[in-house]
Amino acid sequence: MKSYLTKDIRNVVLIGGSKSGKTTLAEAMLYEGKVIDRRGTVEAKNTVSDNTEFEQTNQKSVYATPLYAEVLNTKFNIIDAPGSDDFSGGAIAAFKVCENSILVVNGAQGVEVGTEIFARYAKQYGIPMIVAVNQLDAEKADWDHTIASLKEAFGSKIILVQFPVNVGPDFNGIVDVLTQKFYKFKDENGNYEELEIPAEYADQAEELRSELMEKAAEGDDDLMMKFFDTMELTTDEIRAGLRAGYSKGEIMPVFAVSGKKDVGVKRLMEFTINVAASPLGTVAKTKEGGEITCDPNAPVSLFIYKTAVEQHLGDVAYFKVMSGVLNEGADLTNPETGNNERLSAIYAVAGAKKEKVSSINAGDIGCVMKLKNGKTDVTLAAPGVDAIEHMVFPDAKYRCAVKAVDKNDEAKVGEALNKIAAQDPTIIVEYSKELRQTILSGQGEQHINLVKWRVKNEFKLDIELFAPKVPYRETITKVATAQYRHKKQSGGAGQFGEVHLLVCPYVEGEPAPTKFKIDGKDTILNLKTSESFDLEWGGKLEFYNCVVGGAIDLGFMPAILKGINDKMTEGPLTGSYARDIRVYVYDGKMHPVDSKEIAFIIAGRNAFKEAFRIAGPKILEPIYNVDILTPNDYVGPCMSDLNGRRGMIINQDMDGNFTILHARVPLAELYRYSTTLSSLTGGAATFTMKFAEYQPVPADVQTKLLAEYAAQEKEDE
Ligand SMILES: Nc1nc2c(ncn2[C@@H]2O[C@H](COP(=O)(O)OP(=O)(O)OP(=O)(O)O)[C@@H](O)[C@H]2O)c(=O)[nH]1
Ligand SMILES: [Mg+2]
Repeated sequence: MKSYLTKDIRNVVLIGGSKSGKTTLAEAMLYEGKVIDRRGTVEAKNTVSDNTEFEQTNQKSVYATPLYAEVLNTKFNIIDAPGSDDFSGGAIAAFKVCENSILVVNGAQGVEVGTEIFARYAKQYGIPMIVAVNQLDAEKADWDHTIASLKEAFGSKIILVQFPVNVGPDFNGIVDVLTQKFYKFKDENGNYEELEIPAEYADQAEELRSELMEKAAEGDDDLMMKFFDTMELTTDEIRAGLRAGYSKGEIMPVFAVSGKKDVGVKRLMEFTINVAASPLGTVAKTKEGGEITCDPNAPVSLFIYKTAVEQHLGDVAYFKVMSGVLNEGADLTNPETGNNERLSAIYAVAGAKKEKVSSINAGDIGCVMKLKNGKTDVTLAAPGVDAIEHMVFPDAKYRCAVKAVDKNDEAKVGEALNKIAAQDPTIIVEYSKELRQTILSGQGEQHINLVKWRVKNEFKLDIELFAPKVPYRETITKVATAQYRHKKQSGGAGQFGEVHLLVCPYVEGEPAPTKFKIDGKDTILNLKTSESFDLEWGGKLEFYNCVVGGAIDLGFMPAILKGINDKMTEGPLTGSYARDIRVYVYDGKMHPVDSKEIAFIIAGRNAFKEAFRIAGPKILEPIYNVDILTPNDYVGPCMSDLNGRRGMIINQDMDGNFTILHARVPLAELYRYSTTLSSLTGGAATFTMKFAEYQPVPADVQTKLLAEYAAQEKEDE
């Protein structure tokens, strides 16, 4: 295979809702690009893109698969992304290496929530979109409805470059307003005749061409001047205007296709090549705030955006050459770790098929096998080149606890999960010391089930998934004092320490109060030293030494603090971590011989424990900001479901057919929420969740938690 010049490369990610036909369209693109001479189908489980067992069994894409085709002497790199939001990590990684996207819309459905979700991601990551209205050969295909839904969702960005003729099972014609041609398809293999536009479509074509011209003129000031002067633009000028508007994300040009019958696919690719940006001159940010320009003459650098373990091949790392020319045998360095890697053989990729190449130019996508440290999100480069900025993925929306079915497999399961997480940055595996559980988080239940499937099938291990514990916190609501004397004088060396302390709630932004009633007397405490700690688990502990008259040596203060810290990880109510507390040590006693560190640790710990117990302790629970994107029809059911989860709706925004509900919901009520939301709305809604703050639990919940904890303690005894 030849090596393509940077200017002759287009990197395009196919995005859109589930089952809009991305994989089928990709198959037609490969056929048009002569990479394959027979098209497979999703049903027959023989597409190039959906080549893993899980994808074939489930007839859906779960990995973003890199592919390529050659058209017009250009290398058309395609990344076929999954349409399910659970697997959005694939599309998001692809945005890092693609300058362009094709938003595939099911012409029998119009805009779906998946269309909206991925269009939002594309916008967020700054990737312009061409729209392919697909499946126009389907019985229920409806062009007018689809265009209306596109205009409703994306407004005046939507501009038609084509319209279809004979929509439905006999779909065989496309009127192209830009080329002013009628493409009449003769078969289901992309062969067509190029004809004059038939008279019956001439008026519609004329009208759309004026709209196209006007829109193109808006993309560029010079064109606008010319358009006002002459009311006419040439086809090349329209193309230039579209290019400008598209690249700024102001125009979404719309095409009519059937991936299944290979109608309009080649024309879509040709337009993309003519209008979409090549990687040449594009700029990637580095971690250090610098820039790497996609220039074949610069020092070589590549970015690994995806890794996988593949049948017969082992570890495969997929990358884009960000600058320079990558030659086989190159020795590169990871700028972040200093590790060296030799890339002895490099490949172009079409799904499972890899073709060895001797060099890859800046801007192109390829892969390499068996790197020593070829992790996702890693830069490899010539000396002196900085690492590319890391990818940013959405926060997890599904969280569960995981354990090995067979206890003896625990270590192996941990290793398997870590390997999967290293490949898929949207999977997070963490052992929580606090909860004593391994927590597995991802984008949804399907995503987590894929992990379970992989552990079983790729690592031959069984895991069990179950509801995770909630990281509750405890705090106090009022002032309390306590004292404790630790005295041990039987046998050997004695121990003696006595601590008197006061606890009071910590309130952010308020100075430490010093006036208290202690033992019925108004007392002013003199803060001799004060220490403030940001707790690892959130919140604060402030510690003041107010001892007068040398009742306790300064040297014992760290021991007292240590004793308090011991109890901070084990609140008196449910054994949860404590937070937001001020502790004043105001008095105590020493013994000339027996006072030692251990005595003050014990005295500090017990005095604090007692003070906490009587200071109106409260359980706090984590509250999340939850934003739900739902079609307007489902707002009612979503709201009543949130009510049942102790959720509070803060406000709502309307966005065309969709509503965004902004709510606050306790984490304890969010287990399997993505699954419930999906079944509540027939898969039409999605959401994001992000930790907001800790809030006291309502009294009835506190009672229930206390009872649960007491029962658990009993069981553990
Ligand atoms: N009639 C018709 N059916 C199509 C067309 N494209 C895809 N399909 C069918 O639609 C279903 C989904 O197709 P896929 O290509 O897997 O869709 P996808 O967008 O890749 O789906 P995900 O990967 O799950 O997001 C399959 O049953 C296809 O046969 C088309 O152009 N016309
Ligand atoms: Mg697919």
